Amino acid sequence: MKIRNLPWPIFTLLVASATAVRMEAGTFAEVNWALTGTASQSSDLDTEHIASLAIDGNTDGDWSHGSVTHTANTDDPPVWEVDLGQTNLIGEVRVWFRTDCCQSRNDDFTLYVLDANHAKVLSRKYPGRPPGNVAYNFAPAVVGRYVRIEGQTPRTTSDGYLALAEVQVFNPFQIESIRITQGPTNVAAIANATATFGPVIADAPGVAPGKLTFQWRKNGEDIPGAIGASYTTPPLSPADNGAQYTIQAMLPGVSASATATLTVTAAPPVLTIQHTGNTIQISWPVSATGFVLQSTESLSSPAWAQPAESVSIQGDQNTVTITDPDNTRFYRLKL
Ligand SMILES: [Ca+2]
Repeated sequence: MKIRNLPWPIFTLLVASATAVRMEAGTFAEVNWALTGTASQSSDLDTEHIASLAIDGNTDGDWSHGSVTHTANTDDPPVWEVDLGQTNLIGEVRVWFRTDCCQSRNDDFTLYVLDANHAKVLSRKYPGRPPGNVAYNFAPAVVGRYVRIEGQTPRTTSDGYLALAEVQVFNPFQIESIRITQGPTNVAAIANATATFGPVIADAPGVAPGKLTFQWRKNGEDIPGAIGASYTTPPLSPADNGAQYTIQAMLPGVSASATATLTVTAAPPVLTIQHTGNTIQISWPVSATGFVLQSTESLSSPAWAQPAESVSIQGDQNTVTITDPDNTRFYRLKL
């Protein structure tokens, strides 16, 4: 009996699935879970600018338009939170700030997603001052019930108030695809310089451009704040040699990535020349292994060759001493 009954349920499932795919192609139903949630904040400035104004469906950040929350500045950190009412798959959180004033209050804010037991399952700290709104896509989607925004702690630039225009919590996309059409290329740089990867180009057919976000990673770890189409490193050290930089292009619940490699070579050594009477001392760091001193008497028709004088080590320097030079000479280090 079981075998005979099987084809019907399977057939039904296939039809339902195919129908769902056709319906969702290009007309994906986006749900903002926050709109049906319950908001709270660590304190209220007054009875008007209450926590629920950040889930009223209005992203307008102008204080005078009446859709912005406001805590007192008594909390460290100030906290705003929405209870989605049940555990959901979260594909994107987008935070909208007050826009008419006081941007320093948004500095270094942290986004948390918490599970049904109020345990933190995800955190994203924004380094520095964010723009008017910040979107975080998660791929894979994050499972959580609460979404929390915390203000800067300890206070350095903020005066301790927290004001939010809106916090949106979206479901993950189901079928949309994303591809990176121009990925980052490998970069070679010298120590103490910076390196730039990108800009990359990603393509998500049928999806509004604003939905696409980027996150750069170094050796698999997210780089905080590196969310642009290109990324410039801080000054490099030799330890960065061989590091893998990955761009993750993300939609809610969907991502694609591409990786490039950084090659860092030590900064070229510098020749130091000291003139004392008829003696010239040329030195360069012992650490510059592989470099050989060469000289020539002419730059217009150079004949670079190792000088006859021997190299001695003084401290951390290779040194060549020339006494009574009889003509002009040029020196260089050759790798
Ligand atoms: Ca609002």
